[in-house]
Amino acid sequence: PGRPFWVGTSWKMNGLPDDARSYAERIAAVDDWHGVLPFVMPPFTVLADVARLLRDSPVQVGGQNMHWDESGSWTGEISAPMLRQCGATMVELGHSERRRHFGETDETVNQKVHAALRHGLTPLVCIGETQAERDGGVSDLVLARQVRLALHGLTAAQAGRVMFAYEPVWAIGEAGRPAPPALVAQAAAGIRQELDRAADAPGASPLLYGGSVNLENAAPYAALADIDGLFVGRAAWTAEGYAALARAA
Ligand code: G2H
Repeated sequence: PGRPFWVGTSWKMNGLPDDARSYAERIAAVDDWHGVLPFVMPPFTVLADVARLLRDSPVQVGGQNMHWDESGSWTGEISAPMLRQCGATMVELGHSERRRHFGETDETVNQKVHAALRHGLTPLVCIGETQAERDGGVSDLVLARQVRLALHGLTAAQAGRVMFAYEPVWAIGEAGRPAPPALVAQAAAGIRQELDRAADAPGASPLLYGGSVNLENAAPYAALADIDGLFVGRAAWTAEGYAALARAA
């Protein structure tokens, strides 16, 4: 849409080695992204492979989570230096599936944001209200609080390097239904205000939209003034699906 525009995907818990490699090879072969800034977030087990195959392409690679510490007695966890050394340049933090099922909180997200920036990873922080919060009329308060807590303790320059994805919890995954673009526009305007208050330059922090985005509904989200990109799950779990969405944006 005539401005830097991100189109990224998280594979969530999908991607066995053979499938992951063939996906990466296919998108490595895309020779023109038409100005879109592409990124993929595969599972840890294939991240290094995917990053190697995409090394000479504009596609950035990110982890779907990480720990805030650099190393130590944290069984089952992955650190920022580990992600970096596997070739990741980004990391997704605070997805609602992690908040809901794995105890992620605004406080741990904040610690992870600090760690990511310390180690040269771009954090992509997911925020979003639940259905109950929307019904209760507190969505804007919830979103503003999530932004403020994620950015707590950062300088304005650091805050401007944090990416956000607005993902209404009720619009995500198998049970989700797409959010009306007008609702996204209204929520995004509030989030943008909060981001601009924290960062050193207006519009510094990219704000993406995610939640049941597909080829049919992508255009109206991409056209929204405060939305700088799309973050896609299911519809981009094939290389063709992902490439088609990047073209459509
Ligand atoms: C929301 C999205 C990925 P899906 O989590 O960011 O997934 O497009 O499958 O709703």
